[in-house]
Amino acid sequence: MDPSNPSPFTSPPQPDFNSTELSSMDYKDRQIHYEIKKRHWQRWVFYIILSVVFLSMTAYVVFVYNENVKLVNNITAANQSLKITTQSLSDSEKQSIERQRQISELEKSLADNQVVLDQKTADLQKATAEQTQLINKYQNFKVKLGSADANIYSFLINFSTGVSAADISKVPLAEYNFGGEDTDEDGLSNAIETALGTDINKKDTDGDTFSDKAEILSRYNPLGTGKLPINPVFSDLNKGLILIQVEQNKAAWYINPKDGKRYFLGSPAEVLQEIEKL
Ligand SMILES: [Ca+2]
Ligand SMILES: [Ca+2]
Repeated sequence: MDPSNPSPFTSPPQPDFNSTELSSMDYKDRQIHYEIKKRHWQRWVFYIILSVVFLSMTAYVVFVYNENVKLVNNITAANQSLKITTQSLSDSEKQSIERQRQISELEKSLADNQVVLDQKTADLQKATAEQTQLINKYQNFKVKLGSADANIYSFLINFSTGVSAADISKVPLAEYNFGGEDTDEDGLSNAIETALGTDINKKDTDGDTFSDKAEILSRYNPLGTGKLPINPVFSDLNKGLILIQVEQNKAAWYINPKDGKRYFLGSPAEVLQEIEKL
């Protein structure tokens, strides 16, 4: 064989494993080894970061969940408290209504009692008035009896009451029995004028241009100014009675229960006749 023409089947040139090349390979190995190690650490660091992120997220989710649970618990507790408060308020309202009802009943009872009391007061006042009337009948009857009228007065005492001219003026006058001797011709007899206290010689006793008759029938005072002290209560109390006026001519008056007015019965001697007419 020709050494200058190497056959294609000759063995390839063997690497030259001299010290420099060996050293270079060692370096590369170390570099590869280092690179592998570096990648290895990088992977671990990545895993650690991933784990930390995952754990953090898990912790956050747990935290949020716990907070929500707390919030739901608080809302539930508040709802429960609200229910209790509402129930309590409802109970208070019921109690208030019940008390209001009791107060209303008490007020009604009080009003009823007031009505009864008013009635009893009225009854008492009436009884007192009747008692006063009886006392007046027996204590104020101070008519000086004339011998001729004694029997008639004796009869009248049992059916009549003695009163003052002031009291009799509380009862309105009926236009009745005005006839008889009439000196001043004013339409009032001397007898009734004497009983009324007016002047039998003057048509207008007090000189106010209104006649005695006009004044007395329109309930004005024929003896002065103003109106007569008409008192319906006094009339009512004496309805149906004969009142003997203990002043002037001791005239008798009948209080007619139909109209509450006083009817002049005249002098004692005329009384029985007049009663029969009524
Ligand atoms: Ca007259
Ligand atoms: Ca007059």
